[in-house]
This record gives sequence, structure tokens and C-alpha cells, in this order.
Amino acid sequence: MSDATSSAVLELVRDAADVYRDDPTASRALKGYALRLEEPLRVAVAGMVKAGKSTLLNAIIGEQIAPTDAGECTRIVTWYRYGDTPRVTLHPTVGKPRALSVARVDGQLTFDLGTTRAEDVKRLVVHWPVKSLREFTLIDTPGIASLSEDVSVRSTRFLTPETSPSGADAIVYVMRHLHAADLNFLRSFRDNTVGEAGTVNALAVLSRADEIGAGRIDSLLSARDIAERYRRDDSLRALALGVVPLAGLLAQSARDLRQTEFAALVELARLDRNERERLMISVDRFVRFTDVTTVSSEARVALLNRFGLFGIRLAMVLIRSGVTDSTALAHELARRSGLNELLNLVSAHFQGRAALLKSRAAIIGVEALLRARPRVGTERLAASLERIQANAHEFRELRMLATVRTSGLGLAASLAAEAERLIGGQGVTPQRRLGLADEAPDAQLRESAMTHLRRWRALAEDPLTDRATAEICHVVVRSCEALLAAHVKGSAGRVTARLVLGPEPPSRPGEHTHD
Ligand SMILES: Nc1nc2c(ncn2[C@@H]2O[C@H](COP(=O)(O)OP(=O)(O)O)[C@@H](O)[C@H]2O)c(=O)[nH]1
Ligand SMILES: [Mg+2]
Repeated sequence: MSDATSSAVLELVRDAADVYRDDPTASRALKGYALRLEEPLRVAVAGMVKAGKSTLLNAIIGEQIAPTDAGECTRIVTWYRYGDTPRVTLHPTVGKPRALSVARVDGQLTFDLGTTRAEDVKRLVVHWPVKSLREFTLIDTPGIASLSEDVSVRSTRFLTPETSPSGADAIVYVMRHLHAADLNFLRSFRDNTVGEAGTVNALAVLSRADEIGAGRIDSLLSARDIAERYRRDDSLRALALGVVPLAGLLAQSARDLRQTEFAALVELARLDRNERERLMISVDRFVRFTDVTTVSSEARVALLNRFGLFGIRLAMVLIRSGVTDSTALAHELARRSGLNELLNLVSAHFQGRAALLKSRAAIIGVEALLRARPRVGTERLAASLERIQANAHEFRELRMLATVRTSGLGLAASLAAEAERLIGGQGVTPQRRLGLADEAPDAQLRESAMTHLRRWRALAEDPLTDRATAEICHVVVRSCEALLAAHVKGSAGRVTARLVLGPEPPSRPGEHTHD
């Protein structure tokens, strides 16, 4: 986002703070918006109970810290923020925040709430020293559409409040199947924007993809087909920028694959073919007592819990086809889990628009305040707010992107697809906008931007073009001009900061490193 727009938004929040300086509630909210502009983007992981939210969060962080499965703490909104040293803070609904001791059982963090009941906790904040959290604050949320009303309410109150911006700037929505409740939730997240037209800033994950084919080795292929169908589904298309199939459990465990697990997988992979196939017939068979291997039943149960039957099958295939060390295996498993694809989309859509999405939250917040608590000086604020929204090209792109995905642009299909791409529908890097390879050289970017610019300008100026189409063309033309300006100036457009999964070495037993 342009620096001018960022400063204009910050100034708007500061002006509002001045107008409301004697109103403690409004002042507190505005202070929060100003802070939020400076912090990393807030990405929440949402979805129904047991969809695999916490597992996915661990996979992204690269460590198994979020508690998975049922338990008191999965009913609390939990923030994971970057911090130099691990610490956990409990924010009660009433009273002052207090520190909780950081305790890990089997690598997984456990939160001891003491005498505090989960319903009296507003949120838990975990500070953790991992690099990915410098880019985003990740927020784990209780399951929506949960049988226990109280659990769902916590998520909806946080993600889709009625009179303020969402607590998250963007969401990764995790689902095993597409239910009406998922669509309803995504709809209210999109339209939550107190008055402003909705913005599509959700990515959907088709989770537990390894279970789709009952753990067969082609499970992920079946999951891919289903995800593709969802991607084309009009109702979901209007609500999510992409759908990624993901074997989250595999991704999570691959990212901290242990040496002992690797050794056990190697031994199993090297079993005689008949014995191996007998063992892999079912979960029951896999864990049953047998003397064909020195890997004990308990160790096999542990492997199953960490990787699932599919993950074990895949690891065995990879080892037999020549993967010889645990780092390479970890990397291959993570890659095949779908995690890289998801992280690429998160980068392309959320990280690339971080400043814009944060500003949007601030604008919605100020707008809601002006409406709820009008007073002397608020007309002036309302006017500058409107000016920012109308003039900042980035906001126009965001609004148009929502239109493309909801009602459509009324253009021929190929033109509509091109317009969507140019305004950032596939991600905001110049390469993605122009539909070029990530490594496309500058000269090619320039030439392509120029060709697009000419075409869209001609269409805008064509006397046969109706007014609505011409307006669309103007936005697209402006996007092309911005691409070109970045490349004439030099390197500005080449900045493609991405959240990438480095082939981080898996931690060895008894060793824990953070960076
Ligand atoms: N097989 C398999 N199990 C998974 C996957 N993701 C999560 N699970 C399991 O599903 C259960 C619920 O996962 P959790 O992350 O706690 O779900 P949440 O309630 O949405 O946070 C746990 O037992 C996980 O181990 C996956 O990709 N594959
Ligand atoms: Mg959970």
C-alpha cells in the first residue's frame, strides 16, 4: 500500500483520538486501532470443532505448541505472537492480566488456568520465539457452530462483532466438508464491515485431506479434486480467495520430525514386502503385536498419532525410493502435505496486502465510532474517511475484487478473469498480477504491463463501452500504471517478501531451538 495512504489512515485515527479525547471507551478503541496499524497482521484460524485448526496452526508455526483435541483451552481465543522468550499471559474478562507458567508435556504446551474458568478468560496470549510469528500474529479460535453455544459465541464475538471491526484482519477457514454453517460464518465475516461493502479476505482449507481416501496413498489426489470443485462453487468463490487441500497432521509432524521416528520409519520401510503390506492393511493391524519388527506396538501407536496411516505409508514410499536422511524426509512430507501451497497463498493474499488490511480495520473502526457517537468534529472526520476510501486505489481494488467474486463484473469471462488477476485476485506481486512466472525478469514485467495497459485503456476509451464497464477499466488501467511505475522506477516492484517454509532441520530429541 502506498505510504501516503498509510499515513492518511494513521492521521485519521489520531484526529479521531483528539476529537474523542474525553470519551474513555472511544479513546481506548482508537488507541487499539493505532497500535494495530503498527503490529504484524492478525490472521485467525477459524472453523468447526475438530476441523484441524490447532494442528494447522502448529504446522505453520513449525512447533507443536497449540493444544489440539478437546480440552478447556480449545474453548478460549488464543493469540500466538512473536516474543524473544516464551511466555503465556491470561487476560480475564474482569481484572488484570496475569502470567501463566509455561509448561510442555510431550512438546505440546499446556495451559494451567488455575482456579479461573475458561468462560472467565477473555483471551490467552502466547509469546513465542519463532520467525514466522514476526510476519503474522496467529489466532486460534474455538469451533464455530459448536453444540455448546458458549464456545461458538466466543469465536463469533471475536471474529464477527456487530459494532466494531473483526478482531482478525484475515482468516484461514478450516473445513472437512462444506456445510451451510461454514458458508454462513464466512458470509458474516465478509459482510461484518459495519456499513462498508464486504471484502473477501478469507482462504479456505480442505482439512484432514489424508482421511478423505481412508489413508490410501492417493488420498491427496482425491482431496485435490474436491478442493477444485469447491473452488468453482459460486457460493464459496464469493467468500474465499482460494481453497487448498491440506494434510495438517502430516505437515505439523513433518516440521518437527524426530530422529527416533525417522529410524522407526526406515525399519518399517525395509520390511519384507509381504510383511509390510500385511502391517499396513488397517490401523488395527498396524498397531497389533508382531515380531516381524523391533518397532514396538507403543512406538507404532505413537507414529500413528503423529502421522496418520497415510503419512506412514507416504514416508515408507519416500524412504524406499531413496530418501536417506530425516531432514530430506521432513521436507518432502511437508511439501506433499499441501502446507507450502497454503503458505504461498497466505503470502500472496494476506502478507502482500498487510498494510491495506490493517488500515481497513482501522477505517471500519473509526466509521463505526462516528456513527455510534456523533459529536462536534465528526463531520470533518467522516469527510476525510470518505476521501481516503474513494481516492486510495488499493481500496478500490479491494472493493472490486469483492464484486468480481460475488456478483461478477458483467464482462466476458476471459476479460473478467484478466481484470481479476490484474487487480490482485491471484496475489499482489507484479508476477501474479501479470500471470508471469515468479522469476520473470524486469524487462518481461515491463513489456507485459505495457501490453495490458494499452489494451485496457483502449477498452475504456472505446465509444461502445458502457459506463459501468468503463469504470472497471479505469481501475484496471490504474493497476497497470502502478505496475509500470514500480518497474520504471527500478526495484520497487521486485520486492516479493514471502513467508516461505525453509527446510528447517527437525529438532533432535531433547533439543529445542528457536530462532
Ligand atoms: N488424520 C488427520 N488427523 C488430523 C488432521 N488434522 C487434525 N487431525 C486430528 O483431528 C483432531 C482435532 O484436531 P485439532 O487440530 O485439535 O482440531 P480443532 O478443534 O479444529 O482445533 C486431532 O486428534 C488431530 O490430531 C489431519 O490432517 N489428518
Ligand atoms: Mg483447537
